[in-house]
Amino acid sequence: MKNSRSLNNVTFKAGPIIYWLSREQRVRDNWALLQAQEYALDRQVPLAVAFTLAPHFLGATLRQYDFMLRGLAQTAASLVQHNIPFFLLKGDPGTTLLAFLAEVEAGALVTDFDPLRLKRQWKNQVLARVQIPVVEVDAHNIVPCWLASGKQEFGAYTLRPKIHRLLPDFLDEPPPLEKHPFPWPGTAPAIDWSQTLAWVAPDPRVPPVSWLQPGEDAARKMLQAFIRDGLSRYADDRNDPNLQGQSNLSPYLHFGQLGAQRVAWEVQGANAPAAAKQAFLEELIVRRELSDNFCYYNPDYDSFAGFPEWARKTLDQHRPDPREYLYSLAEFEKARTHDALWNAAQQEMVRRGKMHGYLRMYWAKKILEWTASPEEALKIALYLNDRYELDGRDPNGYVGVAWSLGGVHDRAWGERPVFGKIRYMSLSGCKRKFKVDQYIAWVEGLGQQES
Ligand code: FAD
Ligand code: FO1
Repeated sequence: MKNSRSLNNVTFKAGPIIYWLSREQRVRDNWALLQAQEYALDRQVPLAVAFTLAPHFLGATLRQYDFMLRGLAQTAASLVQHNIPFFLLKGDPGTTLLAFLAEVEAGALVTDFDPLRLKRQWKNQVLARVQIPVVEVDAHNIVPCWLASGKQEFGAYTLRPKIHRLLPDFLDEPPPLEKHPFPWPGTAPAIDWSQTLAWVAPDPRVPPVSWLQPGEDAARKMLQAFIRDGLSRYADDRNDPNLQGQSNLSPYLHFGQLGAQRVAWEVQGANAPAAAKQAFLEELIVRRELSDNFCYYNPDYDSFAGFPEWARKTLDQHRPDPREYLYSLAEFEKARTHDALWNAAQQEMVRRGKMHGYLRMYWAKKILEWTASPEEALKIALYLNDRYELDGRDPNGYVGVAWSLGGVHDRAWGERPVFGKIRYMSLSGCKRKFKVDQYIAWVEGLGQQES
């Protein structure tokens, strides 16, 4: 398949095909699952899915594990209906998966692409120890990351033409998964999902959200609601936090409960103004794939060293600048700054698990302004983003923060204290763009609901 590439040159063995599901936690529109089934059909062997559940994952709390596991339970049930057993392997991914592959005498392993360092470490651990083919499928990007570009791109303006040239070959409607005709000998152990969550025992201080339901079906409903009610006004409304003009798809895309190709396919075919569709697809395809490009080709994607040279230079020059305000992680986390808008954005994230996209830029940039160094700002922004956001621990997050603090995929702007030539955003600028007081009041209203 066109989204696949072999990670080792080993001939297939006779046994069943295993799909190591990780980033793409869905049945529908999942090219990695479709590739695994194609191999199994060609060889007339059974097919199974394995998920390796890590007890800790980049600071994920109860909020994210609850969302993920409830979605995974639906995906597991749907796989079983397709004659494809789902195996939940708890513990260190490398060792648990290797033991499983040996136990079932797997003929080949299919894995889904993920540019994050931790995920690549898991994959390399397995690659070093197996004697079966390992095939990687990019089922997250519409144009596979390694085909869109073979290097780190400077920005959307350099990646966009490469993606648009290949899009016609990749943007079609994914085929359905077949009911697998070669049954698995025996059955997978039944999974007690509440016991599984208890086994992970994630930090309960960040509770699940109630305004968003996890899983493939809820994701599809959210997409249809957005196409019906939000798409047409997306270009105008998406940057106004008072208008709820965004799609709310990022948690589903992050956990792979919804495929970006499905979103693009249905948006493209929707009855909405071309400008609105174009604005949305630019974000969904170009900006999102730019994030994977950055994390895949830049090993320092989550540190100051990963910023472009001009940005590191200008930030270094302004290290000695006096800071008008200085806040600790605790003061940021408790939304105790002098800025009511910043505090409201922080509260929205803490209470709803999703901050409005326009405010995420302002929120991160103010952390740069109110900390002693860019390194400390980076640490605090990533920590808070990944602790409270449902869509955190994602290439989009590392890039979103690096764009805000370190000019990644951006250009130099007029020089000023602390920021140097990094693009600046101000409260007065926000006031010109939307009714700040209305947003602050709305977030306060959230507070009353929660308590
Ligand atoms: P919509 O506006 O409806 O966009 C639809 C989809 O397009 C999004 O789900 C996303 O996949 C993609 N998209 C939109 N804007 C961007 C963007 N700027 N960069 C990359 N892809 C984009 N996004 C995350 O998924 N996880 C994060 O942890 C995250 N952290 C961020 C931190 C900062 C400081 C900034 C500035 C941005 C961050 N973003 C992150 C990017 C963006 O803000 C979110 O993707 C978006 O707000 C998600 O809400 P939505 O799905 O309703 O967006
Ligand atoms: N992927 C896994 O394969 N196993 C896990 O236990 C796991 C936990 C997890 C928790 C929070 C979270 O946001 C993501 C998590 N993921 C896990 C990874 C996720 O599926 C994505 O692959 C990456 O986070 C996005 O690149």
